[in-house]
Amino acid sequence: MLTQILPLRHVSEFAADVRAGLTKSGQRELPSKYLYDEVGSALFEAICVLPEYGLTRADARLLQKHSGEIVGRLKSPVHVAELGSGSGKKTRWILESLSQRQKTYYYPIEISPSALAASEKELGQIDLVTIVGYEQPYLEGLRAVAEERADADHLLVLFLGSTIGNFDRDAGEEFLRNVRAILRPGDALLLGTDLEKSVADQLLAYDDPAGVTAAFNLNLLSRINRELRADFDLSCFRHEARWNAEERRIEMHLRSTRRQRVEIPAAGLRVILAEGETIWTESSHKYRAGEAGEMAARTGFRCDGEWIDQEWPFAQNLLMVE
Ligand code: AVI
Repeated sequence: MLTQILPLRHVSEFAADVRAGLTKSGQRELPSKYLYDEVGSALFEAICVLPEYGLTRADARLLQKHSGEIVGRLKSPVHVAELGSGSGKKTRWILESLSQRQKTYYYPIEISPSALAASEKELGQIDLVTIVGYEQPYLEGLRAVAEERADADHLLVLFLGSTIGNFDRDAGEEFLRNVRAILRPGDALLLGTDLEKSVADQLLAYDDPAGVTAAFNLNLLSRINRELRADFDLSCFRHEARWNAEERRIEMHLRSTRRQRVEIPAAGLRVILAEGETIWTESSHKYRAGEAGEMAARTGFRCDGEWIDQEWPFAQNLLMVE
């Protein structure tokens, strides 16, 4: 386990993050947000339709079944801001329910311009819905949406797909607190949380037999090769999904199958990985029924309702600002 940091005048944010993560003492890591380049995003879309990964279908089923009731609990007029433009398919149920009672604005907030364009294409045809995309990080975009709205308008913020689970628990609550600080009484947050299930099912969801999740994870090394001129040999890494029972999360790692040296010129880095050493690339925290309500109470919301899918334990939680 040896690392050499070479002098470098200017590095991109990606290069700086790769450098910081791979030179960490103890467990090396790479931030999960970098899994989503164009290839990674396409692989994630494929994960969402895998039979072993029931999360996305459960999320969509709940919205299909309960959108009418969820929307019925909101104050009028209400417009929708979504953190991550997500799959338009899920959002459609909410927008269709809302557009039956009022003209609705939909603000997808997303740093990827292609994802924004895709959601505009998917949702652009719903009557009485106007889409205004914000190409910004979540909190910046939400702040802009909240500041620009009329005094009488309320906001429903969507944070679906259990993306909250990719934050560490403390950071997730801090994020909810920040969202709350941008909102005002009468606004709401619809938060999706994936619930704990059997360890075997959870491991299969993150290590599918077709190897799609493995490709998604390994693509992070390909991305570093492409963008930072690195020479990771992907055949010497193996995807690994682990259940961390104490933290109640799935962790994705990339295990080096032999001692190897990797050069990452654009990050000014030469790394020697030991045989069996891993790079930690993502955490997906899992929750218990009722847990989102507890998080809500700690972060300034009140949980008004929780809907749970029976086929794949997953919850939609409607958190109100009072
Ligand atoms: C986006 N996020 C909620 C997914 C998850 O389940 O944590 C990302 C993912 N990673 C591997 N499979 C799916």
